[in-house]
Amino acid sequence: MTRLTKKVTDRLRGVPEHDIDEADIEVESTAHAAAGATAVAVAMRRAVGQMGVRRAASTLTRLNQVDGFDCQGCAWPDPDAGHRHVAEFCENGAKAVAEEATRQLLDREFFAVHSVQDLAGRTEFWLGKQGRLTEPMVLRPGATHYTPISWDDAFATIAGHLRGLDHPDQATFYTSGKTSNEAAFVYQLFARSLGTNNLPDCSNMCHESSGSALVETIGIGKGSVTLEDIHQAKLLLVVGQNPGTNHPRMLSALEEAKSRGAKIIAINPLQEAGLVRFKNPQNAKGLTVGTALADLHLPIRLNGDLAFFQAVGSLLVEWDALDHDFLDQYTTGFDAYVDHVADLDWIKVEASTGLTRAQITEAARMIAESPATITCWAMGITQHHNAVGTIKEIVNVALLQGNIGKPGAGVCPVRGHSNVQGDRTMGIWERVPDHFLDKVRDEFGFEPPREHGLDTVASIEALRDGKTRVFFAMGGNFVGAAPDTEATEAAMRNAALTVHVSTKLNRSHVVHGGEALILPPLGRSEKDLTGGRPQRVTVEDSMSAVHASQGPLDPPSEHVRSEVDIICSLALATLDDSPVPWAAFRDDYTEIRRRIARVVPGCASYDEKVDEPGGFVLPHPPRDNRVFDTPSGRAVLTTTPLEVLEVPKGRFLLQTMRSHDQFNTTIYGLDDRYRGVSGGRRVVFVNPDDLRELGFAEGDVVDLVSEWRDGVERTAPSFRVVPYDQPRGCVAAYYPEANALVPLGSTAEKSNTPVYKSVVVRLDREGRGGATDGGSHGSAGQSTGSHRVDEPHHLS
Ligand SMILES: Nc1nc2c(c(=O)[nH]1)N[C@H]1C(S)=C(S)[C@@H](COP(=O)(O)OP(=O)(O)OC[C@H]3O[C@@H](n4cnc5c(=O)[nH]c(N)nc54)[C@H](O)[C@@H]3O)O[C@H]1N2
Ligand SMILES: Nc1nc2c(c(=O)[nH]1)N[C@H]1C(S)=C(S)[C@@H](COP(=O)(O)OP(=O)(O)OC[C@H]3O[C@@H](n4cnc5c(=O)[nH]c(N)nc54)[C@H](O)[C@@H]3O)O[C@H]1N2
Ligand code: SF4
Ligand SMILES: [Mo]
Repeated sequence: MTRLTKKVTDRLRGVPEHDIDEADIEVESTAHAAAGATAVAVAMRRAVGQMGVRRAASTLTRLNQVDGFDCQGCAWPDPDAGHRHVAEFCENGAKAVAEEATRQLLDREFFAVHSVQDLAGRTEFWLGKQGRLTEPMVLRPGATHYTPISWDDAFATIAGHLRGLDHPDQATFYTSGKTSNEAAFVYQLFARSLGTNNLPDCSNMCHESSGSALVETIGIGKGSVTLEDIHQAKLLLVVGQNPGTNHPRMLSALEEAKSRGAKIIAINPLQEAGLVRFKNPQNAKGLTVGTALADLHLPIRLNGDLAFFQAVGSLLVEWDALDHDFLDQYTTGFDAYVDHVADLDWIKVEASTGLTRAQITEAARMIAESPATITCWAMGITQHHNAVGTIKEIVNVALLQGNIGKPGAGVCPVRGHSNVQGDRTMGIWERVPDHFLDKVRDEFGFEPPREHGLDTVASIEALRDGKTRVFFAMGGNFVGAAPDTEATEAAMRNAALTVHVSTKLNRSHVVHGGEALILPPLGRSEKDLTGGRPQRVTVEDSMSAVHASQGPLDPPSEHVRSEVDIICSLALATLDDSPVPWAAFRDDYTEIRRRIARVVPGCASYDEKVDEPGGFVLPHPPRDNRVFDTPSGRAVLTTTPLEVLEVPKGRFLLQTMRSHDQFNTTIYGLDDRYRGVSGGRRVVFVNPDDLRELGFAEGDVVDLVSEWRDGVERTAPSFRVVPYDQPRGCVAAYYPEANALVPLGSTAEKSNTPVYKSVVVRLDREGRGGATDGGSHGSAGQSTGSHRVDEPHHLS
């Protein structure tokens, strides 16, 4: 263990001072197993610490139970009703609940003491730990402090701004993925009643690439597997995903599959502990030895996955390891695909993946021999320039072997936020298809706007350019989560009004528009008595299962309101003569579900079906019947050119990722236990040989500087270097500390998702301001393919 003694103080450019915490960081060796007794202990410590013993007990026993509430963490599905454990949650689920159900409250006195300027100097960690927001607050133009405001005055203020716009498209309505289906449905209805499709959401930064690729190739933008398929699979590829931290209960499903004879391949630049060995706290073996999960780990170079899957596909064709019946009956594009992969350039493949031909061939053999394969992926795939192309290659490989629409097989984008998929189903989408809008028109009798709206990146640009005047957020932390922190903050400050419906304080409240409002909602763990009756809500998980959720706890104050209440009340204050029955919706959410049943595809008899224990699964034509809703009526094999992401000498590819102790921008604590880092977050993980070549030693402090073709140098100062096993030329740092480095214009083709996982950076000795001397990065840095758009402008 090493400890850095140097304290860093002032030399910071716009970074909250308290964020510079690398002085206290401790680094130990990495863990070789996930979960186990430590996870249980940490979960209990955090839950009891924030909620107290009784509250923790009454909450956790209702978490993910049929008559309880849905976990606020990730979107991993629950087992079928009747197959659930008494403790059906993971360490990070317990942390998510504790963060919401904390007894720490934040009231008007807090805002009287802390000016906005003061709060702007605090970290996300500090802001989040101040407790639950308990009453509406306003920051009047020119004011230094937030002050209390009544709900009615808050709605009147927002209505005044909205009514004063020249056009409804000057407002934008962001959604984070925790919002219930009921709230999401009325929220999109409000935006469209107003006359805009400006409904950006966190999906734009998350699985948008998956949606784009899957709609084009299989006709529906959702994954094609159920939890039972995972259990039945014979081979599972876990690609660009760290389930031990971000979807911990997925490890139980992988363990179950292994117990039935499945093999697992992990494809990831990092060897994540959760994929090495899982110690399932639910059984005795788990608490002792655990189960080894990955049979093969391929330490792929960042951004190498397109080349990997294309190479696998070419080998499957070469070996004739194909499902010809499936290809003939259900697909189009096979001949063109075969021609394309016949020309595969293995030199480019090895340069792009950083893997040898032998390693790729070994994986391809396992794939060829498997009768039922599932490929799971997350942000390591979706947040690249060529993400859509990569996912299309994943689909190609699945189609070649007929691995769609059969038990134990399929494609599985593993969603992030607990209801991000449901929000999309309910119409939170700036490009929702016309057939959805037709249904809205027929049901409610008004003509919704047809022009596509702004997504997340386009919203930032519109704010920057003065085209968007009102920014409204249903949850989330837009400023903290978006790329290019400086540009995003400047854009937000350009708005006339910023409104956040938020449970907890975050950076988006302190980087604000001319006028700003914070509106506190009920959390999912709390009783909802809107309209004087117990209300429940519904959510959809990553595998299209929809079910009800009802919280057991008393709300943090009498002043918080449900998200449905907030939207319906705002609609009543804003819209004259609206044909939508907002007041009836607010009084009884059953009324909303009746409309969902008539408007949203696959939701007939919605309110009745969610009554069934465990809910119901939405239709998925490829999964259910091998029906593909594409223009040809067939699944589409596609061809994508293989390009190598070139990195100039002395530069690195940076990925920004999550620690084990955060949920996105909500920082639970400062321990990334599995990676051996504790006490701080400003670290950059670097290959030990690269460090040596750079002349840096463990514990040195560097500034990260990103270089992009727009010629702007973006700096994130003061990161402590940590030697860490990964392909040469690749480095990693945490989100959101490193978001400043991601250029706003650097987005994925087609999906417009920010390129959070392959940013070209250099490591400058702290405060030196000059470039590192060029060293070569071994095979990873010396690729032979063509130059790509990420090519930086500033080379020395
Ligand atoms: N506890 C907790 N749970 C969460 C979240 C959280 O913050 N905390 N966030 C939720 C959300 S919104 C989401 S979207 C998910 C995110 O879940 P993940 O996608 O697992 O999250 P990341 O930390 O971004 O991890 C990306 C993983 O991909 C790998 N990777 C990066 N680049 C590449 C690449 O080019 N190729 C390959 N093959 N691998 C790569 C990284 O090494 C890392 O293991 O988790 C959800 N669940
Ligand atoms: N560099 C980098 N940036 C990334 C990513 C990355 O991998 N790297 N990942 C991206 C991804 S995948 C995503 S999904 C986005 C996430 O972006 P967001 O969803 O916008 O961010 P979160 O941090 O999840 O939002 C946390 C806030 O949500 C509010 N909140 C929590 N629960 C509730 C609730 O029940 N109701 C309401 N109304 N508010 C609530 C709290 O105020 C809390 O502070 O970030 C993206 N940004
Ligand atoms: S796996 Fe995800 S949904 Fe399940 S308990 Fe853990 S955080 Fe919650
Ligand atoms: Mo996400």
